[in-house]
Amino acid sequence: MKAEEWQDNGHRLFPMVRQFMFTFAMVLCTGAIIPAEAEPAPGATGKETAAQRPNVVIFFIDDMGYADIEPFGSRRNKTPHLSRMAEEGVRFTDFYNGYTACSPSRTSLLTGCYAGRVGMGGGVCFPNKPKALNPAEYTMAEMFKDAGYATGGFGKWHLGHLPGYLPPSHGFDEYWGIPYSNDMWNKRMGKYPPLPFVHNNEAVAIVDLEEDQSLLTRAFTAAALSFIRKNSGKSFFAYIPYSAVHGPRFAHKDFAGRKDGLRAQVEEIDAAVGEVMALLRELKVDRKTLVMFMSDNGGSAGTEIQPLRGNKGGPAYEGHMRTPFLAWWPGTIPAGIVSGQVGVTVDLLPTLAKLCGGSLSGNPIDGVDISAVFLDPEKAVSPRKFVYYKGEGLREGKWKLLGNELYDLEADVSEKNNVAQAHPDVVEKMTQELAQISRTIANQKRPNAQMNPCGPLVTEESAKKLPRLAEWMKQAQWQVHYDVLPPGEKAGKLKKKVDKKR
Ligand SMILES: [Ca+2]
Repeated sequence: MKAEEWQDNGHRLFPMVRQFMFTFAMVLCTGAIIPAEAEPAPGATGKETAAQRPNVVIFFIDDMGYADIEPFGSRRNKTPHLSRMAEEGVRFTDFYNGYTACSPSRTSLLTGCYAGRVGMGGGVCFPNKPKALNPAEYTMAEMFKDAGYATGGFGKWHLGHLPGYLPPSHGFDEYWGIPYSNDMWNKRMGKYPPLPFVHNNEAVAIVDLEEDQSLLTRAFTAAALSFIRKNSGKSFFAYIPYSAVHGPRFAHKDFAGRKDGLRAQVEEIDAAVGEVMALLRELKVDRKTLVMFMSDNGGSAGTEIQPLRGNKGGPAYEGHMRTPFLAWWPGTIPAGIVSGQVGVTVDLLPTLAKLCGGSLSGNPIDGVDISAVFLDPEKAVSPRKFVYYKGEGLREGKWKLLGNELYDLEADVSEKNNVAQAHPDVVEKMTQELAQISRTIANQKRPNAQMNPCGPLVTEESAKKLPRLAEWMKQAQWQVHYDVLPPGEKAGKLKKKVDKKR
């Protein structure tokens, strides 16, 4: 593994040689300003009563680019399980993250709020800094728990690394994972404390060597599979925020034949998704489980983003915050649909509350119920009027405003032709709307939490008593190999085939 393969500080644009023509079925909204869309829209089609209370699985991938998987046009990664998921479900082409960095984006997904509304805008959480998501916020896991679901989180948390701020304090019955980014790792970045692998509030192992990094996706998946198996007789919510494909990019050895760390990690994620889907089928809960797959922000260095412009590093062109998004719920969500309806991850809290019989806290949020576009993706029109790019830009219908630039996304999804001069009225109107939404969020802002004291969860000294993750997984007899590889392939065979091709 070369050092540059895991560094995450470059921003490379891929040549945008392949133009996709997306079909937009949206209404160009010309009405009055709706500040931050605080009011949930009227409900869905009524089909939700027929398919009652689905289990919910959310895959939330770190820094994956818009086109890193085959259903979104990857040119190099093989993702047969995600292709199957797309064929059996809906591919949403116009879905967005609430922010474009890990902590604020997780905040948006879990609280239904733009990060700025709950004091989590700007930078991410650090293992030596006090900022954390306020436990007073009502998260998606709490909504599910209050609705009677078993709730589990398996992966990277990054919303506060100490007891009182970890997932058990935010509605998760069970949590296995790392408390913040896998690059906040003392082996590569000496300023950080040891990177712990956590069960609920307690460190059980240390992510010490590269081998331990390479086992993270496997560990999260194994824990999620066990949780699903254990809870398949009741309603469950499994949140699976993989730390991949955020650098440093080490994949499991079953995928070591791939050309680079990124491809290996994408294909490992695909296999892991395949295992979860296979388990749902085996347990015969596939028809009562809603599975969603998305990235947490724009793609980082090396990822595929075409045909979009921009990436994680900004500025806020579409590649900055638009995410690949798949939704799958056999028998309820129709199969093989491509939808250009607009959604934002902040919408998932109210949407899932609607679909799963949950309630919201009553605090103002930014999300709206878009369950209709999941249940009837061919006909329903998304009630979402605006996509808000952190105060920097705004999408409304086909128009995208970014500073003084204006793009017609229907004709120009790659944002090559700034048409601001031809449409000064649109620029003026959207500039005012953007300012109004930012003002509303600022006026209604709620505080984050400040952890005090905020020392490390594990010190260099206490880490000496903990096993490495690889040792711990062997000892705990956690499954260390992949059961589900691309159809018809075994690990060794696949590896050989890939090697032979080069
Ligand atoms: Ca991220």
